[in-house]
Amino acid sequence: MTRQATSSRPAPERDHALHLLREMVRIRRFEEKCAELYAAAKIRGFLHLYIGEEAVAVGAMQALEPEDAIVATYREHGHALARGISAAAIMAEMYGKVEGSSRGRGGSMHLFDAATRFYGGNAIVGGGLPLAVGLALADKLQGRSRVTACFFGEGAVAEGEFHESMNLAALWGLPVLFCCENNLYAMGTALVRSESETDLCLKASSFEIPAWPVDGMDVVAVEASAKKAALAVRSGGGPHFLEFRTYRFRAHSMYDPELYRDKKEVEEWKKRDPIPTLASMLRERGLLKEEELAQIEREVAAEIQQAVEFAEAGTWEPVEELTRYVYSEEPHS
Ligand SMILES: Cc1ncc(C[n+]2csc(CCOP(=O)(O)OP(=O)(O)O)c2C)c(N)n1
Ligand SMILES: [Mg+2]
Repeated sequence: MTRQATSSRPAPERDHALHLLREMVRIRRFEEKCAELYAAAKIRGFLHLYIGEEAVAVGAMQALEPEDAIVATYREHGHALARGISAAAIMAEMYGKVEGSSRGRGGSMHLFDAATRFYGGNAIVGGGLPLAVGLALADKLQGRSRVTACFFGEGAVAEGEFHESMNLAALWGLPVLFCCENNLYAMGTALVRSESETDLCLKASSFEIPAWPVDGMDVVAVEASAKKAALAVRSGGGPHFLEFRTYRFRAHSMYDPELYRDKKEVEEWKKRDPIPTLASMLRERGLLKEEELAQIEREVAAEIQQAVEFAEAGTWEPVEELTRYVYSEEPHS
């Protein structure tokens, strides 16, 4: 069973639209730089790029308040940038430097920032869902009006944790906004090869969770849906589920011959690239001048250049510190 993704496109206000454009460009250029640095062995370990999916993180983040929480996956650079963690702290983390957002101990897959309530960066498929349910449970028990936004790939629906988390969130009416990023593949496995029911909203509905599909290549549609759902969650409506239909333009991680998908399919999706899509929509409405896009590109390039310099100049953790922060160092009373 399939459903039509909603593509409601209210006209964005000009400054806000330029902000959305800038945020997507920041993520795109940041990750292109990461790919380059990976090839130069400056960044090591795993590296999963979000290129193609930027509209989801950027649009959804507009619906969140500073006191809300975010839980994401190993494909989380875009969410971290859009949430407001600095490009410098993220780049230093990629390099494994002490100045990184997780002191260089997490790397690409484990970005974390208490100040912006960004709870990862989780490498385990589906692992973020129970964390989000726990955060939301704490908020509910303490009577706080907060939303926990949980981003995860469609591959997570094959995990038991997905079903357990959805069930408890619904049963206890917890304020979780489930943001499923359906990019059609879990590594090399297409959704149709692993699921008998590929309608993800129907799965969510089976837990009595309101759910609807969204065009994840359209940042304006993402923002509108995320705002509607977040408002419902915040006002006591219990968990909501959004299925963002999107596509990753790059390989799953840095080593992936991509034998599981047709190049033509990739090219087709690239025609719906969220950045040019928003830029042309704005041009058509007279909201974007060419010089403004060039200006955004220049400013973003400068920001990324500074982030790389910051990471390069960062410090390696002394060997004697390596066993610190593994267990709690606070004395228990
Ligand atoms: C529990 C678990 N099983 C397997 C893996 C290996 N693995 C890493 S990413 C991935 C695919 C996940 O796909 P999806 O959830 O759709 O997210 P996407 O990578 O498409 O963003 C798998 C199977 C893992 N990290 N954790
Ligand atoms: Mg996927």
